[in-house]
Amino acid sequence: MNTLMAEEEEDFMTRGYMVIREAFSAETAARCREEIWKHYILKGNFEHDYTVLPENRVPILREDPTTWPLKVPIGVSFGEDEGEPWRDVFTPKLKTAIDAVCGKDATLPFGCGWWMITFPGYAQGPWEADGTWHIDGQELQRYPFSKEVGLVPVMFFSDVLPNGGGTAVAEGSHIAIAQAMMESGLQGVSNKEVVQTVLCRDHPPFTLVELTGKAGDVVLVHPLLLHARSKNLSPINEQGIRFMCHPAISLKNDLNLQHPVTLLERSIADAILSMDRHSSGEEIGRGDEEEGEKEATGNGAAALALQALTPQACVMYNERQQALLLEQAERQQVAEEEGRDMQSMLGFSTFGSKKARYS
Ligand SMILES: O=C(O)CCC(=O)C(=O)O
Repeated sequence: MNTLMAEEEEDFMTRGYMVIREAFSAETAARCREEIWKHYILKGNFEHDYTVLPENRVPILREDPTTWPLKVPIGVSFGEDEGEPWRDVFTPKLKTAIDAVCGKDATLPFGCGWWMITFPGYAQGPWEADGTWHIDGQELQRYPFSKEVGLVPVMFFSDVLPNGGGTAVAEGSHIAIAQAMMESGLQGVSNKEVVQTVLCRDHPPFTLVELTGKAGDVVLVHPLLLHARSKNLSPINEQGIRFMCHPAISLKNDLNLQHPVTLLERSIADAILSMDRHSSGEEIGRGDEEEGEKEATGNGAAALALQALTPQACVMYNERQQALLLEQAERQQVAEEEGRDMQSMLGFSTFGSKKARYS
């Protein structure tokens, strides 16, 4: 059953995100914030090395902004089975919206994880992205049908006003990323490479948008949408501290782009097919029809390439993906045994098991 409104579907297809207001209650968000304060921020229970702390001013005191750091990353995930208050985040409203994008029961369980708490008092205006533009996922080969990251719910645990450090998104960039991934076909492409390809291309500049909202709102972000942390320019008080988390939701199965059914599948298949509409000489509708009106040829290069993504081909390449994962784990083990720094070996840093860390 489709529970989304046409406008929400359209937002997801064209902008690459849809906003679910009051996905969980503001009161639940407040209780979760207290947990984070009590067990993590005040205890210094986070990744110190990755956090800019004012010199000689630890520990962090809640009532004393001069002790606040720029940001606190917390690499812990709180699932539905975590008990109060976390289980109240996973409301039927939120689950229904996720199902409406990815398909009923198509997702693996996820938790409220990959926290980045950002504090006011550091950034100078104007507002802009402050972290690295990226898409989520491990630094492995990615394919347009990849199941590793199916959706990125950006979860608001505090009110985030304009300029308050809401995640920056490049509207519509999921289309360019899907197309660039498709160009690599069954060879796959790394996250880093596909992002660089798109950012270096002469695209019409993407519109940058700051995701703002109230505690309890969730923005369902397309897995291929470019996003980044942004400057928190809020006034220096507790309300200006941004509590957001960005888990990645994995899918049980690869996407079926040959016969797209779900909104997620349709958004990626459409992005790929639009390559045919926009490729030179294949635009239909020049002349009599309104300017800019185009039509898919249905048998262009992109359509044919899409048809090559058979379930068998996907299985084959997933096996290669598993082999890469294994290889990476083995390299990590060797590096650990030799006491070497894995970050310098891989050229990126790991953050939990699912997401590369970018901020
Ligand atoms: O902190 C943010 O707003 C962005 C975080 C992010 O991009 C991520 O966790 O993938």
